[in-house]
Amino acid sequence: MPENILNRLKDAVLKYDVESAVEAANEVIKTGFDPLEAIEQGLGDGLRIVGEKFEAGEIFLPELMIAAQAMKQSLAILKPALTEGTSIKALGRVVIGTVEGDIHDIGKTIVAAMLTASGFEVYDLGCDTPTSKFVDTVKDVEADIIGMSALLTTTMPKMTEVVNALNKAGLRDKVKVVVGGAPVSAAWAKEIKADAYAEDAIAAVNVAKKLLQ
Ligand code: B1M
Repeated sequence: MPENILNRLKDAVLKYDVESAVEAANEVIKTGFDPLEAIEQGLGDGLRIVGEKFEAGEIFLPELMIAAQAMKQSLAILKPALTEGTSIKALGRVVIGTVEGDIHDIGKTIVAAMLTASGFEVYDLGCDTPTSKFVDTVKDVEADIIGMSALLTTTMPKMTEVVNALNKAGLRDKVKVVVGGAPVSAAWAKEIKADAYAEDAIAAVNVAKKLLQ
């Protein structure tokens, strides 16, 4: 059964079949299957393969967009199950967003949901987030952590811009900076003087907890 549902989620994304993806996601909820496993190993695996096909020139943007829709609509169904049972005791405040110029928000949304589920108070700024919006929100909510996501190599420098803007606003020593996203690495985090890099949503939660100890 678990294999079956994971395959159905993966196949739905691979076949650009939004309806089947939504159907399988509803079944995950109905059967009490682990929503994170469904996202990471079902939908996520499908989307990774679609990404490789796109890179190889085997498929084009319209297919990529439909596959992303299948993932997003299923994610909307699975997300509440990720955050269920969250207690109000906030471990800390996290401002999170995808950097300016970058509209990839699926991974960031998963990270935000996992942080919420783990007891953090999360302010999700969405995607294509201007640097000033990051800085203003960090200031307004007195954030403990700022999380930035980038999926494009061309938008990674926006992370540096945000770090510089935090410095300029006198906020850098008040907030920990965590970065992530497929092209981002620990070496990049070090280069831009971020406090940490997180590879995935689970790592992001562990890193956030560790930084606030
Ligand atoms: Co685009 N795209 N895309 N895309 N897309 C990539 C990123 C790409 C690698 C595809 C490829 O060529 N193989 C490539 C980037 C190449 C590069 O720069 N190196 C690419 C490109 C080129 C583009 C366009 C430029 C295409 C075009 O227009 N010609 C365009 C960019 C538009 C823009 O942003 N300005 C574009 C558009 C799109 C869609 C809109 C169609 C869609 C996004 C829909 C959406 O997000 N709402 C899309 C998609 C779906 C992808 C791929 C296939 C999948 C991304 C994804 O959602 N993965 C992607 C290929 C790939 O990544 N292999 C690709 C699933 C998600 C769960 O994983 O986002 O990695 P991920 O998140 C993970 C971790 O990275 C980590 O945790 C998450 C959960 O495990 N993580 C963090 C992420 N953020 C974190 C933050 C943290 C910590 C961890 O702390 C704060």
